[in-house]
Amino acid sequence: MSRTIVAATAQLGPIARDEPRSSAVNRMIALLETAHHRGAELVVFPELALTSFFPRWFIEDEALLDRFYETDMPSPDTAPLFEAARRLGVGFYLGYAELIREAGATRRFNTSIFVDQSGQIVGKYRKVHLPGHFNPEEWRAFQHLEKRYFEHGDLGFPVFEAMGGTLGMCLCNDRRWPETFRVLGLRGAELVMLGYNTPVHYPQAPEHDHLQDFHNHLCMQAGAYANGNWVIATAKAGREEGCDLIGGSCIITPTGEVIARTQGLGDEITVAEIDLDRCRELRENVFNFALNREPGDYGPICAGAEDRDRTRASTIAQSRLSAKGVTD
Ligand code: ING
Repeated sequence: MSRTIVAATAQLGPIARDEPRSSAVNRMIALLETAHHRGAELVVFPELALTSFFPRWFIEDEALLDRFYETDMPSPDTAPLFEAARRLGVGFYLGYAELIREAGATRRFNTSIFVDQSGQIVGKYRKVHLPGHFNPEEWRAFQHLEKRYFEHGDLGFPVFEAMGGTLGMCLCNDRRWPETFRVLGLRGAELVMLGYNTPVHYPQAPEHDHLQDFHNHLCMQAGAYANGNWVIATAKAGREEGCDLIGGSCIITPTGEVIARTQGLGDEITVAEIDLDRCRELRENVFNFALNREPGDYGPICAGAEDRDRTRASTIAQSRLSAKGVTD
């Protein structure tokens, strides 16, 4: 009995800064209906799918900033999406900005969840690799303040059982780091789902701007192949508040082949049937980890974990001080 799933990537075009969540949710429900009509049982939405990509702005007023985060999931705004998916019998991946208040502290994460066909949240992930910078930098055409607006994800790279297989998630910049796919692969992920918001223009290296679509697929095709897993990746695309974001949402086989991709930069569904058992073609042969992998020689990959945490803490502390004009 092969374990096939009809899956869809549900790309979103731009979301305006003042677009209400209900508008984004209605657009996603329309995409769910289209995907379901084409037989889909699983749908992947983008990163930060409920709002405009707000890290492109320096928002000093915390009350204004907090408006871009979800404190409840589902909430009255997002419940209609959960209800539509449950009614249609479709599981879905959703990226959003998460705000929690615990032990008197406010914590903010770039988060994704997986909701199964019964409408239950069965997987959660918080973005590990946060790109960009902490303090606003005037020289940039737009900011990329993920290091300011989100904490380093504290859940690692978990996998979970759903849809008859072992699934994993990541978010945007995570896909550029081979370690993301390798950790998920070592934990048995057969399908990695991810969303992304990727500007065409990369201010520190504009000479790479024309390569963004190539790099997007390069890193995910490599991750799929080197770990023998499926990848479904979904963009928030198009010119969003004056910033051009790439599209290229796609479905990639464990052999590294893009078998489905979006054509445009707007709201668009692409569907393909994935067979989770095809992972074995790689996992039992060229990427048989137990037989062929040599972790004894990989030391430098994990060296510095403890230093990293210290460095991260002091970097952020220093940045907060300099932001307040307090420099040592
Ligand atoms: N965005 C981008 C990404 O990793 C980026 C940041 C753009 C990095 C272009 C390198 C090149 O796709 C997010 N949100 O991580």
